[in-house]
Amino acid sequence: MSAMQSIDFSRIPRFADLPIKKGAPPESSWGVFGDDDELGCLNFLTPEAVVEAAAAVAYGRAFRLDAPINYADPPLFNRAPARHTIVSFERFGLLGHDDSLDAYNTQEGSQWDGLCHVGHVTHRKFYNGVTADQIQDGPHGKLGIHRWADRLVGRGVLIDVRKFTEERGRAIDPLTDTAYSLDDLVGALDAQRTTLKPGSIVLVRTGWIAAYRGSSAEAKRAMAPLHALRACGIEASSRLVGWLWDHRVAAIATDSPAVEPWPWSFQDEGALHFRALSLLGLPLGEQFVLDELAADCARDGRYEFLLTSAPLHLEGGVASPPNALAIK
Ligand code: UVW
Repeated sequence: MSAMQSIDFSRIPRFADLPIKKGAPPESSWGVFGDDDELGCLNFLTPEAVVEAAAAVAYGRAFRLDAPINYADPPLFNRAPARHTIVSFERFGLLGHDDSLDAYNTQEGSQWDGLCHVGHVTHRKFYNGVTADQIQDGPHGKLGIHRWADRLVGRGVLIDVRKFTEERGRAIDPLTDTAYSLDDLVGALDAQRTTLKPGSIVLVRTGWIAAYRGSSAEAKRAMAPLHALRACGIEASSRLVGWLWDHRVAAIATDSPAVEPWPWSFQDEGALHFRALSLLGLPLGEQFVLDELAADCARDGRYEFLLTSAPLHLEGGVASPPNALAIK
């Protein structure tokens, strides 16, 4: 781990000028933060921005942004549920307990996709040119989630694109593979009178998690397998990631399962997972719980807050529940 650093934003190239490194894939940020960098867009989070974000705390309410473990029953994408057992200490003559959490897939529910989650389909490399054999358990595992253990704090911004489209009579069915466009996101931001600043951690409310939670047990069982799920998301395009990069967005999370609409093709170079994780080093957060936060933002008209997220300190880990709070 290394402490958060100040950054000279004027030296960061525009998206149109990427890549800066010879031989790096088009539209990749490889080399921008150094050849050995493992943090990608989290480099946009600075100590100055944390101090500024703390000033967004106005009345002291915290919103938990991840759902309870095993909220999705069964978990999506054929992932295994976590097995929680309470272990008694009675055999040692003590009235007490431990937990045991077995078969815990860190992506069973709300999650950050770490930068070693997905490598690029064509270039066969992960962010910054990391190869598959460098992804490994332990402290030397490249792009491990432990690199984020003390990094994910800053100015959170909610884009309530669900509310924006609903109010304009354009509500989509979140349980379909419909995409919110970049124009929708920009329109929602304008309507909220919110601006992005360098280092913003962007949360997009699509309406998926509320629709999922409102579904019957039978419908949830039916949508759990990879091939059966249909879910909304945000558009997967060069224009969208260029906009995020040029605004120096540090990470983006939505309340939908894949950020982009699901299904996306693992063979499609244009998929957001490749554009964001592999090419730009931009963390993707999925299945975040944003409804209560959104209601509060609509109430007071303030869509920015201090956001803290302490991923699991799992050396070499691929992903993590966000353990995230938005504090207003
Ligand atoms: C896959 O892309 C398979 O998983 P996730 O959407 O959880 O990142």
